[in-house]
Amino acid sequence: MGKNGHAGEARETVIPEREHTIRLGVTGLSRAGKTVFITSLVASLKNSKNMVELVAAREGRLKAVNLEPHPGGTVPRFPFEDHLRTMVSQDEPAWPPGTKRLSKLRLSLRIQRKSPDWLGRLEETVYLDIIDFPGEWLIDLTMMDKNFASWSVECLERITFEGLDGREEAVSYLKQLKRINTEANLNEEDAQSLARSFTAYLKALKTAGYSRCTPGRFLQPGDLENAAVLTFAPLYSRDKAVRKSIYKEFESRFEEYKKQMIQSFFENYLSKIDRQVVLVDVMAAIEAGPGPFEDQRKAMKDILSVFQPGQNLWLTRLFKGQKVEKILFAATKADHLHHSQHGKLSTYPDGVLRESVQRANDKGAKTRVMSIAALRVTEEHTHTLTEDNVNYQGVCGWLPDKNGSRRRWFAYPGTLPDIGALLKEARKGEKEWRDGPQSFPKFRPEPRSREQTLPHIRLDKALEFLIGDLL
Ligand SMILES: Nc1nc2c(ncn2[C@@H]2O[C@H](COP(=O)(O)OP(=O)(O)OP(=O)(O)O)[C@@H](O)[C@H]2O)c(=O)[nH]1
Ligand SMILES: [Mg+2]
Repeated sequence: MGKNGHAGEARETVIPEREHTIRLGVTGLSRAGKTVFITSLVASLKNSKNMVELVAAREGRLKAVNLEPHPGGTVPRFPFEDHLRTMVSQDEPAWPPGTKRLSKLRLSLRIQRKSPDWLGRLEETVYLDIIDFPGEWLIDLTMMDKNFASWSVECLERITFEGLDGREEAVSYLKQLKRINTEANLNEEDAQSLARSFTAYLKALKTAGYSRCTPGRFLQPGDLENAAVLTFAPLYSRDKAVRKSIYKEFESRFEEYKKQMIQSFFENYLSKIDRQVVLVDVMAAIEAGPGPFEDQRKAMKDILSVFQPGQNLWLTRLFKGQKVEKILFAATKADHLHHSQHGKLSTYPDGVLRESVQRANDKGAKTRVMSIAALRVTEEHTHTLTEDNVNYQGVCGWLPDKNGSRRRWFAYPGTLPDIGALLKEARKGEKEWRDGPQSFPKFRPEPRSREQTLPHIRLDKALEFLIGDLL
């Protein structure tokens, strides 16, 4: 068509290209592997040679993949390039740092369709929207159903009875509670002191491998360090508390926290998801022992019930009939283990989250369970002890030695224990695993150039399940 579209000339109709947006929720507790998963996913889509299980990539229909500016740009962009540079380098590759604040990512995938649609269009752009956030925040969703009194009772029972085996931080918080009159008028110094001491307890809880550490923003405050909304702590119920007492003030800060932090996070980001991947670091929980293992199970169960509303009024209102279509439950870091153990690892999310998987199925969501490694940093190796004529099937990877330099190590984590037996032991409240402690070395990424494709385990299969039908 001429520039001004002169009368009499044939007009070429420009058919707008088809566009589609998928909101992919990458969910998981702190250290589950969300940031590595997202970084590796983007890098592997951009250079998709080893994504053979992703059908569109295998068939050469993934024409271009670009990072796009996010619409409504008030939220920071996911620092993909920084994370990739950290993970993939020739000299000192490392894992990306823990996430401190929320960031967003919009990826455009230019797809060639197998056949033209009814308007004759062969190409399509699919946008993939993803957010990354500190895993500590996720556990806060379980606070929404509680008021200050019930949350306090739960926390204090835990400090008193579990108390991390009487560890200093737990004892110290209980001592503070005895010292401070929480019915009297608020004194901000006392309030700060209580919140600090409770935060120290939460940090100790997290270091010991526990998952249910609420409020999560006390551990990862983002931009809100020392804000009043993050200055409260669980208190014994006080009927005689005066209007301006610490108790009343903490009660109102607790409600404010729910509204400003949790509800807005959920409403703005988590409730608008079409597809979801739930990442679980099962091995870290096994390594931490029966207490943290059971704690992780309870945490995941509570969190996942939030994504499947029904019992809860605020959620049912919020979702307004919207539904997550597909949920993938993935045990991460499968490269810690020889592939002969992967089948067993894949059963962990199923065993640990059976009720949640079942509930998601009942609600009509398609679910799948698998074990993956978003970035594979080990190679399989069989070590033979000639005198015993025994083969040990393990993995080799890079670890720092005593002097801080890197060396390649062989690890044989043994065979994974049976999930049912572990669940039983954990539910009984055993302090140690009957077969002794389990450990999995924390291998580091190995040096490689930016041009190389990233090795992974089943990342392509995971993506095919999550978004393959839309590509
Ligand atoms: N071997 C191996 N380790 C992994 C993999 N993915 C994650 N990790 C390990 O798990 C750690 C945590 O991964 P992240 O992706 O930062 O976890 P996250 O869920 O983003 O954690 P938060 O930001 O704290 O919520 C990394 O530092 C690695 O040590 C993987 O595919 N293989
Ligand atoms: Mg992260």
